[in-house]
Amino acid sequence: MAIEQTKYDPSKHSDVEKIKVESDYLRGTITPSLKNPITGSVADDDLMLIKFHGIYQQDDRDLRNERRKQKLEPLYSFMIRARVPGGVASSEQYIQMADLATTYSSGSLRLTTRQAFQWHGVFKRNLKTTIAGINKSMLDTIAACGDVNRNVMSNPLPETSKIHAEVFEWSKKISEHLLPKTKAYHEIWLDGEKVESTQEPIYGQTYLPRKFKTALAIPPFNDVDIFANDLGFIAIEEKGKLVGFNVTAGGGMGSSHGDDSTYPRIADVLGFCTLDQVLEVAENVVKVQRDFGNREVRKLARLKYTIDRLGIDGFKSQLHEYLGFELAPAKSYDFVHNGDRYGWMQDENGNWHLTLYIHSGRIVDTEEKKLFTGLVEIAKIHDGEFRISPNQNLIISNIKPKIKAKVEKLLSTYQISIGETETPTRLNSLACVAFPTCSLAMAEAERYLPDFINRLDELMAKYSLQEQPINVRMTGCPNGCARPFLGEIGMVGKAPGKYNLYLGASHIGNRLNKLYKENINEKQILEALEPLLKDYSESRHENEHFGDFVIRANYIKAVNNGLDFHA
Ligand code: SRM
Ligand code: SF4
Repeated sequence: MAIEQTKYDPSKHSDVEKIKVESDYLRGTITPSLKNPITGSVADDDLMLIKFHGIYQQDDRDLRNERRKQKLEPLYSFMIRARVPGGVASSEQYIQMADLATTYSSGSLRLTTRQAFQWHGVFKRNLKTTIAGINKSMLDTIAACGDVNRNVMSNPLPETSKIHAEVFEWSKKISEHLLPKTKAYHEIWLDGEKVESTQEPIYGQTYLPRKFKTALAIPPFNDVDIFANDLGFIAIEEKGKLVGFNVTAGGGMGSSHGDDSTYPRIADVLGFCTLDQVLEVAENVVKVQRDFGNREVRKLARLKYTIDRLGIDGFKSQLHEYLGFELAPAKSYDFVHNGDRYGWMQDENGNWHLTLYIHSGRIVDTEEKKLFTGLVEIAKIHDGEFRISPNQNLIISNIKPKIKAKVEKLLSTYQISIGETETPTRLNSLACVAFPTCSLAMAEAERYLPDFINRLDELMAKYSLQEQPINVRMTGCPNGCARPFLGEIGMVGKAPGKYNLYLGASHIGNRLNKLYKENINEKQILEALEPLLKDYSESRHENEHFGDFVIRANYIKAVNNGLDFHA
């Protein structure tokens, strides 16, 4: 019965399913679309298919009205996202990514909340060359987007745990195991030989009903926000050895304003698996979602809704049937926070790791600091890695002691601060891209967050809270790309200058926040926060985080389950 559900049924399934089925395993008409000189865009059906190849068509929303007035088509360009399991790139790869940004995109590199590089503003005529350039550096963009398993995240910092290298290897293995097998990518972008349509052993012709995301975390750090992922693996260490993982499933952030059938959800912990079971577990969670996910209504198609529809026990028994064995009971673990640790750290081999605060992951030169140029100069003398954190920051990793002073000199030459001058609130803040490139943005995020944090910092200083790390997350819409529903203060765009304000998430990323005030502007947001911050300053318990305090002080109810989010 399960497999029957994956068969395309035109009477029931959404149009996207039809596009996938008719695409000849993701080929569609992408090649002719790229060659069409009449327009800067690709054909309608290809808009969906190019996502599987790591590409989104966009247009500059700042220019949209002006172009319309001039009767010009929107200024189409493309955003490309690389697949970078665990966020790790060598210095050489970093230089190549930066070169491509200078030559073919808007001149900036964007680090994402899922440890990937993004290029914005690539014109159609440069798409193939840019993708070929990414491949030449031994990275790729396969399955960076689309209805498949996407970039697999893992803790980025090697010096924090002995088992880090092993867990990072697992992120690569899972990513490879769940990659689509179609040769379309090689044919279209790398001029590979045309081969007969390849079967997709895991996905089948219709791939997954929706995007699918996987992360691995090594306690006590939850910087990957494991509970926001469809599938998660929490590393379990015994006597200094990695013995397996607790498996989580059903996390997700996306929702739509005013539609209570959609909601963010924290993943459930399903049980424990040993190392030899990891790939089987990953594959079969994907297969259960493939067969039971909703293919009629895309906004209800993520695994979180499949699990709530089947019930957690129903889902688990289906998974166990697919696996042919049961997961063992989950083992105990503890998380302390979901942010990054900034600055210099030395590992037991004497090498240094430097975590830099990068505002919203945007690597660009400005009047004040030459971040883009400075990082390339550092990459030229450093033969370690550049690691992207899940909080859009950058870790220059495995710096040899003998070049540490040179790196410091370059940081100072290019005015790159390591975050020591930023307040804890800014260091714990995230914003999604939003305007001008995101077609779904309703309000600003990346471009507005710095100003908002200035105001919030003033308010916090007024109540002597300047040393308190409150985790603030802002997005331009409720899709949740900066995981705003896990922010102790979450701001989600409703309209230009207007946000919904959410409060009450935990500082460790295992409890959602809840709507506190709707559709309010900056002044109203600060007015709403001021009495709470005052109270927090006066009556918080020792080490009590703001997200926990607003619940204890009865400002907002705790959300224990996605289904309570709107209650
Ligand atoms: Fe996202 C769609 C940017 C992480 C949930 N996301 C988009 C698009 C592609 C808009 C679109 O579909 O046209 C955005 C492109 C903006 C641009 O100009 O770059 C976009 N998402 C991003 C990034 C770049 C935000 C960032 O500031 O870093 C992140 C890229 C991650 C990556 O490297 O793969 C990004 N997106 C996320 C996350 C966070 C995460 O995964 O940890 C989420 C919430 C978790 C989740 O998936 O539930 C997220 N993005 C969405 C959704 C809502 C999905 C849903 O279930 O409803 C959409 C819209 C959609 O899929 O229809 C979306
Ligand atoms: Fe765009 Fe919304 Fe994602 Fe922000 S949260 S990048 S506005 S889709």
